Amino acid sequence: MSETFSKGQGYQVRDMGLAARGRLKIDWAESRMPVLMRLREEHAAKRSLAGMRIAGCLHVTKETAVLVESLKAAGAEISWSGCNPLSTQDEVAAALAAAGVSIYAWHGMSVAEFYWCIDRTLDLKPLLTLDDGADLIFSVHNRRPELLDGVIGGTEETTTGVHRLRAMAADGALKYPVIAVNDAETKWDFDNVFGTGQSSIDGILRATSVLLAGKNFVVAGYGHCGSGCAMRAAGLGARVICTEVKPTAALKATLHGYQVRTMDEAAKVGDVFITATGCKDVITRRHFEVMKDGAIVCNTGHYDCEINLPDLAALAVGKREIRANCEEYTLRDGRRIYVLAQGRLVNLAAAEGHPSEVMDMSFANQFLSMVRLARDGKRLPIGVHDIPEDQDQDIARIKLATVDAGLDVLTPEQAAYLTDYSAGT
Ligand code: XFA
Repeated sequence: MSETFSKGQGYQVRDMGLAARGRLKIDWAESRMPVLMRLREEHAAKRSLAGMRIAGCLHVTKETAVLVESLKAAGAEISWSGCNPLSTQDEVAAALAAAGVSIYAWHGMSVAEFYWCIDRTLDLKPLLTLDDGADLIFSVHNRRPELLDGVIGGTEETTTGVHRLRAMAADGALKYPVIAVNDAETKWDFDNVFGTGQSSIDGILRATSVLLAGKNFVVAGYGHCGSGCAMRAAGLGARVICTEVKPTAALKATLHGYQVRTMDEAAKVGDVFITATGCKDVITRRHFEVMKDGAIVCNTGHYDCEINLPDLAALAVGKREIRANCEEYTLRDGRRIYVLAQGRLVNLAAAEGHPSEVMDMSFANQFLSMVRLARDGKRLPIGVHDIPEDQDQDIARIKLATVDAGLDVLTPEQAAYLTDYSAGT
């Protein structure tokens, strides 16, 4: 394959001709990300990140662009790469390059190119690193240790990344402080419940265009993601059936008003199935064997082994793509089962992932963590740090002001009452 790039001083992207289209997308995201825009205004005035060199490795999307331009507005010098070769939006990368951001990212890059891009961003000799998957932190520690002395601290966005960093810290291998953005309530809860809930339904509708009202909608796994999907399906009039292995989660689902059944039972009655468990083999051969004709099956869990597709293929006598992201399997007895996005994350493959309004809060946490590291990083002990509780509350407070909500304030007497241990009852 002959590939062409747009290369320039301090960037490499697919095609600078896409920059104008990328800018439209960024403008749209800005209008949906009020928290980040408020923080941009405040910290641009304060120049909170003046003199900070920040290397970032994070999905190059329109929402990330709003984060990058906020960091820049606060005075930082930026170098950026994508953290996943398939999540990069080439038009967004071009728009950032056109705006003078040092960026190395294009859709579909190879593993070797991925590390080449990371190395170009590290040439900035960053004071701060911003990660989704901890690739920058690992690269600095393992391949570019000469940079370690200069780094004040970093952030990490993902659960897996944070797990690995905690293990590294326990071994004494971590050499600078890292803030675990993932653990913020304004990230975790809102991403998983509201982001995944809406975008998964969105993916199902784009791929099938079916009416959900009156359908039996089976949600496997009643964690944050599953509960978001259940809530939104119920909102569209579906009858929701949940499956669980964890007693407390199953109880929660029943008290939220859903039926809880084993997958063996649910398989017989379900019209639409979505898996959100994080485990493998949630829907397998014995379930396909009893499903109704026309059943729709999809996954929104992290890995694509929740639905056992080899099992389905073994039962099928025919398979065809009937719509984009929708494959029809015909079984021996003539029943048809529809698999969306080949069992991969339906909200990414068939829709557009988390809405900008949700990314607004995750990225506000990234932004404020950069400000915190710039201010206090040299005093933070080496290790993995949580988001401070008041940062969560501050972000939620700013968001609330944009959704037309009124918030009560404790009187001094009420505040004293809550901490008073002498009064008894
Ligand atoms: C793509 C994201 C991943 C895109 C990018 C382009 C398009 C659609 C891949 C991603 C993550 Cl792995 O974004 C979406 Cl056309 N996101 C985050 C996201 N989701 N994640 C749903 O949207 C959260 C998550 C995932 C998938 C956690 C754990 C495992 C998998 C980055 C982003 N999204 C907003 C995109 N709006 C267009 O910026």
